[in-house]
Amino acid sequence: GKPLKCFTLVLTVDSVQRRILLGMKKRGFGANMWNGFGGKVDTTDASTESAALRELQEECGLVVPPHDLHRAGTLYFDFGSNKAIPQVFHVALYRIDWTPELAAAQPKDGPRGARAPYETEEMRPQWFDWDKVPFDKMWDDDRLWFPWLLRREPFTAQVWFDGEVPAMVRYVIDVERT
Ligand code: 6U4
Ligand code: NA
Ligand code: NA
Repeated sequence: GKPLKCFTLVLTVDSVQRRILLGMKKRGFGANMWNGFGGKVDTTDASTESAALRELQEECGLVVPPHDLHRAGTLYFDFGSNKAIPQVFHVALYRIDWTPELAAAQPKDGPRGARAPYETEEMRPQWFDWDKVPFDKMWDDDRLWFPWLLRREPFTAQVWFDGEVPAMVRYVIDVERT
């Protein structure tokens, strides 16, 4: 099989106001799409969880304690014959349940003293109502597993893409058995 490459992806969910925090990716892989926050797990990361929290802070300034990071599922992305992406992406997906306490605890270290979440070089964060999630400007697979995320039902999704501009060709999604 293909080599695996490990990534993290963090979605912040506000169940009171029924909204979700996404980021417009400004550069690199998945640029010009709304996405969760995350990135590669580096050899210097102590754990996948700490990698997720590091990327979250780097990309939008959010500082969240480890016990507020909840495992939500696992995603596998296979980019088919695309020569630029020979690995299968193994993405550990996490959910943060947004609360007034978490909001009040955020640092004001953003542009002009802005409180996190704030725009960075990599991402422009924005809250979206659950019924107005911009799936047409997101990865094709996201609309499939968002309901699982919002139901807090752990899942595993395998997604196959093909083409130079990756387009989803097949998927399998099921309850995560741990
Ligand atoms: P650098 O090298 O620092 O710019 P880094 O931030 O480490 O990159 P990045 O942003 O390229 O990594 O990581 C890709 C991000 O995109 C991860 O959070 C996983 C996510 N991702 C990749 N394919 C996806 C897909 N099909 N659907 C989805 N998220 C995907 O929802
Ligand atoms: Na990233
Ligand atoms: Na990174």
